[in-house]
Amino acid sequence: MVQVAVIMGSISDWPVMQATTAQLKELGVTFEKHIISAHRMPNELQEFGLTAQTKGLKVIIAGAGGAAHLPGMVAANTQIPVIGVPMQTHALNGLDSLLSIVQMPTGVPVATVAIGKAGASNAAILAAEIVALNDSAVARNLASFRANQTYMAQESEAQLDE
Ligand code: RP5
Repeated sequence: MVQVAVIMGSISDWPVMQATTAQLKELGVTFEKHIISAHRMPNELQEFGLTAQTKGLKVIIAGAGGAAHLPGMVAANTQIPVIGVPMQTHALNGLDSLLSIVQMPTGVPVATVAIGKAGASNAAILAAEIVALNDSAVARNLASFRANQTYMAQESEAQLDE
């Protein structure tokens, strides 16, 4: 059964959301990916949200930019945890996306990560941490990932002399 759904509002979000799918792959989390526009495909959005739980999905990662209503509207239609990734935009540099995603009303949460690629990667790691609560293989992959990250940071000190 697929563990995580990665959805985005537009094909223009894909270069950033590839950081999410790459990180999920590295951590051994199974995923599916879709373009679902909150504004251009409202019926598909509702159908996706209403059927997500019965499909067995554990987490939904939703990337969107500008008037970024996708994560919030998916969260309105499911009780599966939703992680929102704000795209960096040309007009307002992503602050529009961030505020659109993070300022949810009480009762319908969206876990919001940083703007752009850092957020896209962290969304995958956060999703893996949720999946790992009931998946020991993913938990082991996460532990290795963390250990390697620490090792790389420690080793980078040597570059200070270069
Ligand atoms: C949002 O509008 C998408 O998530 C995208 O970030 C933004 C712009 O979409 P395009 O006009 O590039 O398709 O729905």
